[in-house]
Amino acid sequence: MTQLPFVTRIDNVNHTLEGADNFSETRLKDMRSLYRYWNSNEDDATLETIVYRVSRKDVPTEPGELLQCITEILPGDYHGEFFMTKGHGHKQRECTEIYLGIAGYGLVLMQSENGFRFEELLPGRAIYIPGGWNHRTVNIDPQQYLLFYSIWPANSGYDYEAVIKNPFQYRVFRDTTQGYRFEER
Ligand code: PAN
Ligand code: ZN
Repeated sequence: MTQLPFVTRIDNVNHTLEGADNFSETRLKDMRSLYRYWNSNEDDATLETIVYRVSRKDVPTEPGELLQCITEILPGDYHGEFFMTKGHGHKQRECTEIYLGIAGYGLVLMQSENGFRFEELLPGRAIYIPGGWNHRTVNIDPQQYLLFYSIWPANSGYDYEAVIKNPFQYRVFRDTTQGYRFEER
């Protein structure tokens, strides 16, 4: 199939990618195994809390094509651990990704056999996530949403098991004096 030229636009008002055709919402109940202090008797209202939203522009999942999306992580924490994405690796391990900060203040956690790294995600700052590095984004501003743009090869696939089998070495918690602090897993 031939992909024709098209345009998308970062919508700073609605916090979405204009022109996207795939929208998802991730709630606390979708992240049960991922938070350190998960309470198995959590109340329904808390379980339904939206943690992040993704709007993605789909293209054929063929080599050479690029996927793009906008992620909005809402401000908040669960028992002190900041709102974050699930995190994943890519099935095609050689596939690289770029994150561009649009609004707010976050951290991108990255982990591979070469260790753990993190980078600040700020408006205008682009983070290059090489192939083979699992990645998760954390909103470390307790007052404001975090918005970022991602672009990656359409044939990458997602590997969510990767971060369950091999959890990130550090978690990010709210801290009243420093803003945030790391806790070893
Ligand atoms: C991003 C992420 C997005 C949501 O577009 O998919 O921020 O995070 P999770 O996929 O971990 O839920 C990306 O890295 N795409 O490859
Ligand atoms: Zn990715």
